[in-house]
Amino acid sequence: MLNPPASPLKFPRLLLTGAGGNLGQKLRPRLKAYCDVLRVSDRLDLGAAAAGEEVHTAALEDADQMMALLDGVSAVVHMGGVSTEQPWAPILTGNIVGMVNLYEAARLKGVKRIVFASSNHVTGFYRQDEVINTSMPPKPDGFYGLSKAFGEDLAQMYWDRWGIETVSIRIGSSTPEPKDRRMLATWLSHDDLERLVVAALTAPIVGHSIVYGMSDNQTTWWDNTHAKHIGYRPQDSSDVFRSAVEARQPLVDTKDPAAIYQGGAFVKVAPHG
Ligand code: 15L
Repeated sequence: MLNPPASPLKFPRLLLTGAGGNLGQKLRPRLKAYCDVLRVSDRLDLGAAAAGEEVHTAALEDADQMMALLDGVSAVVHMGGVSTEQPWAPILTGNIVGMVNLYEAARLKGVKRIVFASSNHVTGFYRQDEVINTSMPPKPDGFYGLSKAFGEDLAQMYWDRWGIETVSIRIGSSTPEPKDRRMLATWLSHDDLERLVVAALTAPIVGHSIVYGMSDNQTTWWDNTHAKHIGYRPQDSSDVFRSAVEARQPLVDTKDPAAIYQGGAFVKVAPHG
């Protein structure tokens, strides 16, 4: 949690979807500093509301529940949906139908800014010896990455047609610390995640912008030049963990697709029915 908060701007009512998920749980206590009321939602029970919170149970695939959820909201941090490679059915429900319901509800309720948790797996089939930028075409590494590419396109369409602004954050690996060699490039500290989400919420004009969610890592595959207007300045780096990571994993198998492609092990998950 950043102290002081990364921005003095306060939203009257901010919605955090997927508040029970991995990163949703991290953001829930952190986002409170940026709003008068934090509305948190998930499909499962989130427990009692903390001070300044409203708790909603809502399933992304339920259009009526999403309409109620977006009512009176100033901006959305959308962390909900499926966040790993899975069979197509839950991905279709959470990340395709769910995105349409979220943006339709935003349009009808007049919500004008969404921060969308996209993923580095939109471009997971670029190689680890390439440095890519946000203007290069997607190369999803599975159904999950494909669904996030759809989410980004949907956000672009809602900007072009309806003037709803989105920052799509292609989140790398947001964990307490990098666990392996790949994460030396993909790591995003939780404090930098907060900085990036807040920058995405508060940048004056974003249209639909795409940014990679990474800390200030020395090894990097991603160039955020086209996202400088968001004003995100990472302040952590995987480098302080480098020697420990390299000691744990001195060699990588350079024939292993997980070591060749940026998506790592995701590129090897078997196709699902
Ligand atoms: C993601 O998109 C996943 O949500 C997360 O679980 C990690 O696997 C991360 O990507 C990653 O690429 O490390």
